[in-house]
Amino acid sequence: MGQTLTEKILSDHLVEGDLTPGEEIGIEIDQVLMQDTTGTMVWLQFEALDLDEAQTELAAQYCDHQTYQFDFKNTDDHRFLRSAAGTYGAHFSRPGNGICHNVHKENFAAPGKTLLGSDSHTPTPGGLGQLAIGAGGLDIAVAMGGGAYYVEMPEVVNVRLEGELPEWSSAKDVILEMLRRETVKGGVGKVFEYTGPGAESLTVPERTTITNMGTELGATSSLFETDEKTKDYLERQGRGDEYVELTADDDAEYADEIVIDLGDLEPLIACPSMPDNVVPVREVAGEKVEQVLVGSCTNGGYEDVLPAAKMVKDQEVAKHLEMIVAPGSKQAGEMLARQGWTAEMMAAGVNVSEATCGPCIGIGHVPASDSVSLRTFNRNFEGRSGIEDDNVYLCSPQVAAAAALKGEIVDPRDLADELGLDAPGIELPDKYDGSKTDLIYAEDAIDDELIKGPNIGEVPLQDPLGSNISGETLLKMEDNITTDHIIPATSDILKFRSNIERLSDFTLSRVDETFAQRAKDAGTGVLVAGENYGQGSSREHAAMCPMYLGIEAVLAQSFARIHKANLFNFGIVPLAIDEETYAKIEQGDDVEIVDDVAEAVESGQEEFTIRVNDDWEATANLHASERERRILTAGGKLPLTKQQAEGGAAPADD
Ligand code: MIC
Ligand code: SF4
Repeated sequence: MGQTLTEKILSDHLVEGDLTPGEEIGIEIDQVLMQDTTGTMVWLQFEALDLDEAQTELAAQYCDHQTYQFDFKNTDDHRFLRSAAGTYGAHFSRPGNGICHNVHKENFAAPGKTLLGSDSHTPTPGGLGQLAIGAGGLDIAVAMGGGAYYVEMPEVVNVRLEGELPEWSSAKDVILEMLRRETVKGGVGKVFEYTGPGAESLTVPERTTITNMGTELGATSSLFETDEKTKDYLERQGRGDEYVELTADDDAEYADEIVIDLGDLEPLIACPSMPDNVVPVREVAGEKVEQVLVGSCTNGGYEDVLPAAKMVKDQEVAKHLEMIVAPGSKQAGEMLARQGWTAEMMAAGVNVSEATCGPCIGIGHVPASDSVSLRTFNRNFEGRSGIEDDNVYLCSPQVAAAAALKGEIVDPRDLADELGLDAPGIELPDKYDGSKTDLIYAEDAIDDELIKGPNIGEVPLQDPLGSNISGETLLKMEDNITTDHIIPATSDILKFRSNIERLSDFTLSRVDETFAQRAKDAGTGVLVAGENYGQGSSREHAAMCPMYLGIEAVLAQSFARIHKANLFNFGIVPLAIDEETYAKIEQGDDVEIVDDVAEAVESGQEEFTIRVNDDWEATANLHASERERRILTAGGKLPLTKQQAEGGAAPADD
């Protein structure tokens, strides 16, 4: 039987297990990437593991989220990251050089290689045939130390794209259509492999918009085969020699098939406040808009900003509105500036920002109260923009620019008729010729020891798993709780990412401001949640902080992939409960796991009995591999890996 492209790349990197969907596999990692808000913990853990040098073919550290450095803590984090990259042998991308996914795509993404990144949108270079996966920081530290990465073998789903995109529709509409159909949890445990004539018609930057936002489906990764378009893109980036032809076998067997005819796609928009709340733009036309933002790792590339720039050239953005363009990378920004597009945008009333994630997580350009903000980003979780009760819509650069000109949401096809605009299409430059001044290659490192400012704390550790878990249900939450709920990423909080003691004060504050104090007072406790608990970011802080506050178990109907791995890594037991049990447990209820927990986890027991208020009992299930059970038993992956290293084993889990 033939193989899918995912299976081919995984087979080439397999170090443990076989490719049976649902079973755990161990794979070798060729490249790792870190960004600034997760990277500090990666390096602190790398240090705690006594590792001396990055062992992967390539390691790259980016500074992208907190580039405005509005607090010395941010600048200290960046200095620490530069020193860590220098000390341990990683490339370093200075603040302002761009978003990790954009800069990595431009400089290092390589077809056929594996990439593990401490950011959930790491799958972006799937658009040029790289199998890229997002993970928690500790998993990155271990992989960078030469250990394998363990993940559940995903089901591979074929997304067959037919036809060609009509004018004014874009790659963003492809992924919004996927979200409309499959929802934010439709991709859990899956890799989406895009094939067919429609896939061939898309350029690499369009493909990476789709693979980037595949994360919002909950997918493990998303992948395109490589072809002339991939080769052409790499050549324009000056890396043509890195091209490798990669396709699935003709008789590859996929777990499922989704067919999208690109020709049927009209401009779409995700309404507040979930990326799968997708409707045609025309259905919400007329809604007044006060802010338009073009940028992010989804649509911040040169090829994304250019259509918006072409549309606003010789026009003016509506007077009651602000339009901000933050290019995804300095390469994009520099090229747009050299070609005169930055000046055209400025003349039209656009505020051109530095290359940053910033506003995507509420750092700068926070929307006005009770207003609509239209963004070309990938997430619109409530409150993420920096203000509670926000109204953030997600769309393509074309739809965003149209709204900026009209002052309200408008189908760009209607505006084109009104203003006589030509469809801007997608245009690649002959050569991507931005400077590389802000990339400090490992071989040119300027530091050889770690520089830690006063806000850079210790990695928290916890004791091995005990026999008893019992405590109050400190919080009962609904479905689709995001990591932005668990540890928000806004400016006031992000500066404490390297200081868990301080950061933990904000745990679940977006759900209940009293939570952290109540958890501290109780000393221990459990959390209860509905479906898809922990969707969104890879931030391991969403597990570290609850652990620090004494949370020992999370009882949820289902978990998001990366967050579940992070719970194991920090010794919190993730138990699956059914709908009936979820409905019956109330916040404040006392929950006790009846079994001897340590013994049960170690022995492979799947069904646990929970007793609630000493009154009724229910079953909760632990779906965990042997390796995950060993991690839990040791109190987390750091203590386990340390024990193994002391015993002379490689820094893998096994
Ligand atoms: C996000 O988009 O939510 C982030 C901020 O990039 C996170 C990483 C983080 O929390 O630092 C992600 O996607 O993993
Ligand atoms: Fe940055 Fe937003 Fe992309 Fe996360 S989703 S990496 S915050 S641009």
